[in-house]
Amino acid sequence: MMNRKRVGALALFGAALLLTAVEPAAAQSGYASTTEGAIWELNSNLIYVAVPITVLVEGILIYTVWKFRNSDKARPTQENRRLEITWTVATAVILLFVGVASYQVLASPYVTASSENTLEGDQPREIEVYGQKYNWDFVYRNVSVDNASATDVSLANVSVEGTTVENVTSDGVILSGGSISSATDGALDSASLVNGTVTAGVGNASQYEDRIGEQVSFADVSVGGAAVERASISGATVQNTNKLVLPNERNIRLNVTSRDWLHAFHAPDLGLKQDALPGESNYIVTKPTSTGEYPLYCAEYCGVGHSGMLGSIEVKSQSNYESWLAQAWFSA
Ligand SMILES: [Cu+2]
Repeated sequence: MMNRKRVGALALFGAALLLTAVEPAAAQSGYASTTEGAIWELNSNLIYVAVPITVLVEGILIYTVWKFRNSDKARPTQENRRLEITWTVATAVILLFVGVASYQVLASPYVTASSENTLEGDQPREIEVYGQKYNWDFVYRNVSVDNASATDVSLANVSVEGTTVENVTSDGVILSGGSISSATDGALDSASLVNGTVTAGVGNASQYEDRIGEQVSFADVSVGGAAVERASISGATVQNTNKLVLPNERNIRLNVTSRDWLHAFHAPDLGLKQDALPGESNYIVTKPTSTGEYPLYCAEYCGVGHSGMLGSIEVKSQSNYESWLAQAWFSA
């Protein structure tokens, strides 16, 4: 009877452990990314198991020391099969729990990303990450944004149509209104010009002095200091240094490499860490779950400027992210 009770209790304990292990990556709330959530939930699950075991073992130890404090002759336990089976099975169940719980987290693409994309559904946005002495470079390729606004825009080799000459200064012809098309690299599909200055290719700007108020068109000119609206870009490349901007609630895949020697990409608040090695790609897959700005460090001693090799990761809402991409491309 005693034996059956003990086996029952052990089975119950084991089942409870396995239940916590199999519990899906529940509420991500409170975590900045799916990666951080997975890591901390595993940590908590292991703590839930480790603390009672520690208390039990230390409790038995202290009790034994107290109980036998006056014994002067040790009486070793004779063979006790029931006791041996109990501690063997209990240890096996605990190790099984630790193994299953850890494997579930390690096997997640959000924790161990492979060179192949293994995510289902929402295709991840791929961003190239370059470590170099002593900063971080981020390259976004194939960027497409519709209906974007941007200020301080500079564009070369574009056509401006139906624009009004506002003024003529030493900078060039000041324009307002009209539309812009065809940038050199083909990334700009179209944009409405709010205001700006045609700075090159117009020849002698003074010839427009007596055309103020008139509507004109320019071909193959450079536009500087312009503000644009309803801009549409596709297939653009955006590059940024030391600040990685990510869209919230979207899958991200970072291709981490180095332009010189060893660095390591480390964003503890988001649970992200990966080595940056020259000539090699290491991947990070994550999904940010909270907007905000998080510090980025180099976690591999790389030279005298290592401690200053700091950056940040800014997680923006999807629409703010797209506005940022457009602004970054237009002001490049
Ligand atoms: Cu470094």
